[in-house]
Amino acid sequence: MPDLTKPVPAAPAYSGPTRVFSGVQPSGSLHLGNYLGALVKFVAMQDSHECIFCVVDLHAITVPQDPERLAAQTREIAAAYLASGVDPKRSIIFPQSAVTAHAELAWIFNCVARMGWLERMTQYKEKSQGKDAENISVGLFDYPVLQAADILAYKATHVPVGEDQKQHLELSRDIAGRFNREFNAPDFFPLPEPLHQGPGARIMSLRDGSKKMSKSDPSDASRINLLDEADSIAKKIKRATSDSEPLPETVDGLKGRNEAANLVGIYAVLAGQTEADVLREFGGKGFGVFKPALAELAVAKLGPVATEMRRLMADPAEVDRVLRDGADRARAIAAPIMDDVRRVVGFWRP
Ligand code: AQP
Repeated sequence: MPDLTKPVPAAPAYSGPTRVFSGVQPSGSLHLGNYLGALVKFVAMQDSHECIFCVVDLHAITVPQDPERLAAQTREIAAAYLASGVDPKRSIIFPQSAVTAHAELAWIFNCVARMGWLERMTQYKEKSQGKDAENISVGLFDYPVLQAADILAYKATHVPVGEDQKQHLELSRDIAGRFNREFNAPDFFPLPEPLHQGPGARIMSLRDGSKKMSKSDPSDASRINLLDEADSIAKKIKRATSDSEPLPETVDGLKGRNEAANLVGIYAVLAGQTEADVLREFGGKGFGVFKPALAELAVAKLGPVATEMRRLMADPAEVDRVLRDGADRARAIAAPIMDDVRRVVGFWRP
């Protein structure tokens, strides 16, 4: 029988590797925003960091999902990681629900986080707006706590964040800091740092340049899906909201022209150029010239990704092998950390 009266020894200070954690929800079709804002950046990070990339299915069920489709959508996200160039030998790719540490640590963090912290989260306020507040799942409110658990179950030190996720990462830091203080375990959890995304961090809707491109936007015309056919991509770009002015010669001239700025930004990231480069070529030209050039570029860049995704989705066994191996490797990292967490919290351990 262990002696439960003995004080808990202080946990070791954090001195682990530089580790990146990020995730994508299997909540619908991936779009250009996810591709440029997340997948392309993930590929680049593999050279400089140990990377853990998750398909966050626990997050997806904060809003209703079709149980018949959820596993297929999880494989589709994994296929998108692979088709974009994430290397499953170097990086870990796995489904969140396959590693129970996420849910367990989220519960412990629920008892560390404060209601007031969560009530201030703007994404929750936005997502709950106009809906019957009484009828929103507790999970949607609690989502950022699970996000903190996702990161800290691996003691990840860096998290690539789009603009929309900055506040949630701050919350993860607050939770890590409070846990370390509350349990007298200085530096047990690292305070995860943002990895700034650079261009493409916020791709906007093709219908409304003030709203981000999003899977859950009811209008399919608002986004380019990774699996859209070439003619559909071209049509959506042709019909994208724009204005009647020609493109400006300088980046300053894009101020106040949200839709034009978005289309120029998309071109720049896809072409690996700066916005200034794009305007040097297209400044003074109208959308009748610019949109077809953008459509051609988008089809050329996205076509091969879609082809590889389709190939992988036709071979679920290959994707499942990657996910199973990833889950085993993720579990092996999280297990000793969770063991330490249980000890620090004071839970009974045999
Ligand atoms: N419009 C965007 N521009 C740049 N990056 C984006 N990301 C999402 N939308 C854009 C980045 O994609 C990653 C995965 O996002 P997610 O699937 O976990 O959920 P999300 O951010 O909530 O994406 P959506 O499309 O808006 O989904 P719904 O509509 O389901 O909420 C993240 O790194 C995100 O920053």
